[in-house]
Amino acid sequence: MKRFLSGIKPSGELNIGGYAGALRQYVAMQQESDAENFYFVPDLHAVTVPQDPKELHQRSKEIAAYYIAAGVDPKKSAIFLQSQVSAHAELGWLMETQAYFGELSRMTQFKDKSEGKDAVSSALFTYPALMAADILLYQATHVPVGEDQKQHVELTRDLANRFNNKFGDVFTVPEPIIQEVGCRIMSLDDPGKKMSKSNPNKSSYVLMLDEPDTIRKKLARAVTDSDMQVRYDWEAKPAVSNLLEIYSVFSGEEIPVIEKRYEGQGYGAFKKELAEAVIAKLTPIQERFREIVDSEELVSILKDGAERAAAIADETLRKAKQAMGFVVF
Ligand code: ATP
Ligand code: LTN
Repeated sequence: MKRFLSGIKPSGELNIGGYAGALRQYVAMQQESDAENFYFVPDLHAVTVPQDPKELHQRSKEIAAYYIAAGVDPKKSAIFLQSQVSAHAELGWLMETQAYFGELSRMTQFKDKSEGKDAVSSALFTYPALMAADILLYQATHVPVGEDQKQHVELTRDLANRFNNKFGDVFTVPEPIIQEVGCRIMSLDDPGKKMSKSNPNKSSYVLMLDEPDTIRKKLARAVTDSDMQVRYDWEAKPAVSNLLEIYSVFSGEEIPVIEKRYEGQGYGAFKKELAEAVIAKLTPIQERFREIVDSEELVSILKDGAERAAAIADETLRKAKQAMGFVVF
């Protein structure tokens, strides 16, 4: 039996990078008939950097609404908020006792997010131990993520093996699932940087809720490479290769098919039609999102998801505590 688990932090507005690398995979994974799916909102992870309480509250609901709007089906998947299943915080602490300072110091996400800041929370540093707990609590076999999370899933594997070797077989060792195309969508103003909400240039990313005209403008302005060919070649043409990946993700077409269509045509038509492919995919997601985000339906999906999740998480936590020697009645 396969178990898929993943989550997107409610720490800012979601951009199409998160959709391409993560969310679209969640929807695809549900097609596997012998699988169980857990898609949660890692709100405890979001507070590793300062969050305005009102915004955190709204964004947490928004991320869950994106899951549903994009096609995660609450009948096939448990959709829940991390903070509503207390086993996450508890196993997170136990995993911190297994993680070494040295290995946490090597996490590139920590280095990137702490660089140049003087008030860095200790939770930002220990965050990968909590992420390991998120995954191990459900005995997940597969974790669909973008490329930037590979290192954290590898650490989770190390911690699971370390724990199992010391205390007996408690945890399943998970594998990351990383798409070949779309696992690392780059910034529209600089193909050397990941598309990210932390970029101060708002034209560097397309948000899931951007209006059609905004999407058209942002993609028209996206940087390209010097010759005028639509060609997939990350070495020589990183900017156009990035746009080709976005095109492929949103149209569902293979990259060679798209390259062929625009052969000898320059960038004009390519960028226009790219924008229309993105708009066509996002419009129904945006509509469903607006219907559900402040609804009672969402509240009941999240309550039901948390109950289903807690039943499994509590059992794993109990096994882990028992194995470590805690008194468990
Ligand atoms: P940001 O960089 O915008 O702060 P993040 O990567 O820290 O975002 P999330 O929003 O929680 O955090 O990311 C959710 C998921 O989306 C993760 O699996 C991540 O790997 C993936 N993801 C985020 N940005 C991209 C991107 N530009 N391309 C592909 N996948 C991405
Ligand atoms: N660290 C991830 C979010 C995250 C996650 C998880 C992803 C927290 N716990 C468990 C997959 C599985 C991020 O920064 N995007």
